[in-house]
Amino acid sequence: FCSFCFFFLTLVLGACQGVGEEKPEFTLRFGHLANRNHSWHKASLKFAEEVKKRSNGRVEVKVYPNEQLGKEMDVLTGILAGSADIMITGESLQSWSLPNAILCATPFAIRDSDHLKKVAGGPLGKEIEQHILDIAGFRPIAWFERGARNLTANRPIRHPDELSSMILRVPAVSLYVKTWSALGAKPTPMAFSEVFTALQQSTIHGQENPFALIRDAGLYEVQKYCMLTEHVKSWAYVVMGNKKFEMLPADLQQVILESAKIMQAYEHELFLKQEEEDYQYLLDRGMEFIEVDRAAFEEAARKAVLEAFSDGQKDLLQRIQAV
Ligand code: 2Q2
Repeated sequence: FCSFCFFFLTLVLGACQGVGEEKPEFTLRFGHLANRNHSWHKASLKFAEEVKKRSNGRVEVKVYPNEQLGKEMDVLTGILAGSADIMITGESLQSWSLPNAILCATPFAIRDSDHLKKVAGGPLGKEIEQHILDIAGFRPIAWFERGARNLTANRPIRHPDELSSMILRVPAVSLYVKTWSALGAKPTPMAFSEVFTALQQSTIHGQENPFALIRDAGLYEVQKYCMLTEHVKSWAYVVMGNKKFEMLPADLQQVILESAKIMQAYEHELFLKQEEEDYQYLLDRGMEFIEVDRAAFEEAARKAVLEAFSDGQKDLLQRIQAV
């Protein structure tokens, strides 16, 4: 078998494969706010690959990291308007008349990973997903556990009393604004993609996020201290516009749901490996980790949450804490 014949055969086989693969009939625009090294990005690429394979090329998923498809809030608006299709989101959904969506990221509601899995992956999680789908038309197709949110700043803070006059960036989540105001800071909502520059220019003094995003957005370059507040243990949803989902033929809907399951499992594997590594990475780059009076943060935050919550939200919170 000469090398020329082999080359020829490869060409023929390649061409045959090309014939079997159809041109995309549908293109889905998938946005998120993390960078290319983040588990969210790797998982979204995995989703794109699975969807392509399982639909035999009929559905193409285009992934846009770093809010390149738009800021989180704009992409969510875009999904309802038809200019975007999929976004990784969570507590920000609260703004779409989805009071119960905030339960995926309520301060001090979730005890640990095990509790989180039972809630997000159990009947209460299903209830929240149904709420998001029924009221706003976003279809949750997967959920990702996240690392605990921690406060970063350029001075160590051990107690809420030390927060006064600190301009703190939060995502556009009204519960976060209320909670941090009650803790004594001056919270200001801002899109994630603007945080680095705002910190660099000192228009804000701090922000709060899991290790993974602190690392990926390079925030350790402009923030010296990471306070181990662990004030929010949350999960994110991958949501797809339900109108778009329902436009797809049943077999392709199945492909989306199956691929989303694979993406979820894949992301979780990455997440488990990542947390410790991210901590070490930040440490190596000179970040100092500060133990805080967590009980003081917790007490003030819990009080603020209960004041902000409606009866319906309180009921759901109680049921979550009873799991
Ligand atoms: O700080 C951020 O922007 C993210 O970590 C947010 O938690 C996330 O984007 C939420 O706004 C999800 O709705």
